[in-house]
Amino acid sequence: MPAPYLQSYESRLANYNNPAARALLECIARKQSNLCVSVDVSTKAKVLEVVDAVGPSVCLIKTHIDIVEDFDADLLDQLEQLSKKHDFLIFEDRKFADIGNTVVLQYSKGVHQIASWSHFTNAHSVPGPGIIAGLASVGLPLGRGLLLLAEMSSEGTLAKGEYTEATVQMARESRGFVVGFIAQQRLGRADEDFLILTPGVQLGSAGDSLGQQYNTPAAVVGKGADVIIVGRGVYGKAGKEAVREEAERYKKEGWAAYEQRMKAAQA
Ligand code: S5P
Repeated sequence: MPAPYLQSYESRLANYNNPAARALLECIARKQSNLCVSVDVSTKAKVLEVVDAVGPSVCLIKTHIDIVEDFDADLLDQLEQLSKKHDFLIFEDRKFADIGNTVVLQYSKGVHQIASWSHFTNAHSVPGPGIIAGLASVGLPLGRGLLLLAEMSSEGTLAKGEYTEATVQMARESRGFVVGFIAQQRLGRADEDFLILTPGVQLGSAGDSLGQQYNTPAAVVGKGADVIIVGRGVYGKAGKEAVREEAERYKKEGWAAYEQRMKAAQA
């Protein structure tokens, strides 16, 4: 029997109880898309334009809701409508990094009320397990899922080696809520199944001037990514039609790489 991640997305449903993880695996299989587009734009109109353009091609939309200058509750309503129209889930890339009591408040309160609309969020493991316990107390009753930042795509990251291993261990102790990692490669033992979401993906660029490092969809899926996260590679194109086409291109690349991974495992 090949390792869980070498099996189909559908068959991996059996390994997850978490409702958000299950919904994501189902959506990936239904749409034949392992593409997450990161919509890092700073006005409401632009967010909605990009999401409407890429929606048909993605399983997941990643937001940085705190960069939207004219944020209001209507944006969340419209995002939810688009998620129904185009069939995708939402991941607020909040990168929580504080003590449990503080992240409870940051996750559930304030202007953004992240837990009320975001199927997934993420957290750094640096504070220790209290951050997971705090976020779980809010997110689990709502059926949300958490991703731990086990590695980063940026040059000089400290998230490596023992830090990464300790992060995986923290995830093992909270499997109902922690569904996987933001990472650059497959993590965990061969018999374990964690979702691996990999940012730092772009075709035709090695990085930016601020330390971001890029790999291709084929390279990251080959190393174990289940979902590829693409930001500027998609929304950076000029015009809604070009953005739509680019999302479709990454969707095809990501899916072909997944099929290749399955084929290699069967050979
Ligand atoms: O290690 C990481 C983790 C994340 S979540 N490296 C990243 O780049 N990210 C996020 O992915 C980052 O915050 C941004 O929203 C996106 C990458 O954007 P791109 O424009 O470089 O593709």
